Amino acid sequence: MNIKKVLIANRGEIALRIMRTCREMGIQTVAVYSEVDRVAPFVKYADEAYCIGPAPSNQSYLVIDKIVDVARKTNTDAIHPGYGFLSENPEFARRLERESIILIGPSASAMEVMGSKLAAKETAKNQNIPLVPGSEGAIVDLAEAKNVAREVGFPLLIKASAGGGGKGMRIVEDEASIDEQLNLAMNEARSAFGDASVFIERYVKSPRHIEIQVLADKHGNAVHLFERECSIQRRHQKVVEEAPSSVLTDAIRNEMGKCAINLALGCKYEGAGTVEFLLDENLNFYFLEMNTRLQVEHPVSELITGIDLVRQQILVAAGEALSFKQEDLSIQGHALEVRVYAEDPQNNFLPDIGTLVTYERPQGPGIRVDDGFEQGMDIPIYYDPMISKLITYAGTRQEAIDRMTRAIDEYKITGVTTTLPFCKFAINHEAFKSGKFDTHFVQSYFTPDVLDESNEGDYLAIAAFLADSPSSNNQNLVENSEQKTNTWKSQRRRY
Ligand code: MV4
Repeated sequence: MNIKKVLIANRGEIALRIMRTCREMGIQTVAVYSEVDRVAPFVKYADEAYCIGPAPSNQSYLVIDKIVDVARKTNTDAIHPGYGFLSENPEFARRLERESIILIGPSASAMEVMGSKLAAKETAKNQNIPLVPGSEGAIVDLAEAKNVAREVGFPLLIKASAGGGGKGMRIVEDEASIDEQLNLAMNEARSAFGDASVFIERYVKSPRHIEIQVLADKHGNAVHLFERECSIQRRHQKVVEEAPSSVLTDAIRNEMGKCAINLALGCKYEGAGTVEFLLDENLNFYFLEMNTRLQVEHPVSELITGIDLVRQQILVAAGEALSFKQEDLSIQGHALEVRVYAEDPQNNFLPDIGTLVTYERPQGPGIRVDDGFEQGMDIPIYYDPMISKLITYAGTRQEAIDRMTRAIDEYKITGVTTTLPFCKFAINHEAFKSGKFDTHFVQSYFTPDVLDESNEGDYLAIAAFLADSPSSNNQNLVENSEQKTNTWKSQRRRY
């Protein structure tokens, strides 16, 4: 099967990212866009572009009929859904199967199995993949919940089967509150997802979030592209992602990789997917869920393996067998990604949408910026306020951190407040640098005032250096340090 034209059913940085690989492969691209995205770089980059409606995504990027209409009209062979929007929607996958349009992604049935956390756990159990101790299947009543609680102990977690990514989770501290929490969880699940099924797991207190990138073809071959660690999150929003993880040994990495491959084979997975695990303090790992899409943080895996994941997705969708085996893959160097948001870290991360008055990207060795904006553009209120993904690659973790620090300092954004100072704080924190951190990092160490202190920290470090240095360039250094401080301040100002 030959893919000559791909429609990208997405927007922003990921639409552009996908189109770039298509162009390298000699594949024509079709953009679909909402009214507010008319001037976006991904629309200009595409070979053809069609407006599919007003800004709200339920009137544009989420409307299956409109996207299929454009695909038919343009003789599109395949659709890449990116992440978010329709990317994990089995109804969309089924529709494309009926229309004989290739979905660059897994089958509708693989999406369905992994979309149900209970079905996903069942599949994992059948493959002997470790699970957090807890209920087998859905909890039907209070008596059963109490029985499970006696086995797993407190605190425990009630999770919604149709949830995921932290949605529909409740911690239960003691037996006295099970009744109330179970009712709340089931009602919440019913109203949020239309499915009241919940299950119970032992609460892992200080976990790290490790995920394995997998790639599977239509011929029964599957490989893993090692792990990404995404423990530094804020309210289930990832802040820093890296590959490889600073805690995994080769032995654990191989074990997790094998489990991830077996899960992919167990649901007849096709394409790129991600298997999420929790890692506890004793380095035991437990399957959490599988994401059946290309993830935001895929670039760090691309950098350490040298593999273009979008190219592989397209080749697999076209029916080709994977051209490499597990033993052909190895980890080279270290990659870090931070997500730069138009949010104010000193004001509870309130979105700060507006115009990108200045927008100058960092450049130079080992830096990749995946973004979808240009200077002068407005950041629309209708979508996720991510401005860019800033990715650095170097031979070692420390070099990748130093490179990221330089890249953050080179980034010049005015007009909107960004999370760049927050990213700099995170990657330069002792806990991050030493590798001794868990999913509670932000809650444990971040308060808005640390951003003031880190400015002062810069200033004091330079002052200390000056005190010891007889250099004649002192005056320049002082000016530069003040300029730098002013840049930080201006980034925080609203225009
Ligand atoms: C857990 C957990 C502790 N114990 N499950 C959050 C997102 C969803 N994928 C699963 N999540 C968690 N499940 C057990 N049994 C802690 C979390 C969790 C978390 C996991 C990964 C990254 C960040 C997190 C932040 C809070 C809670």
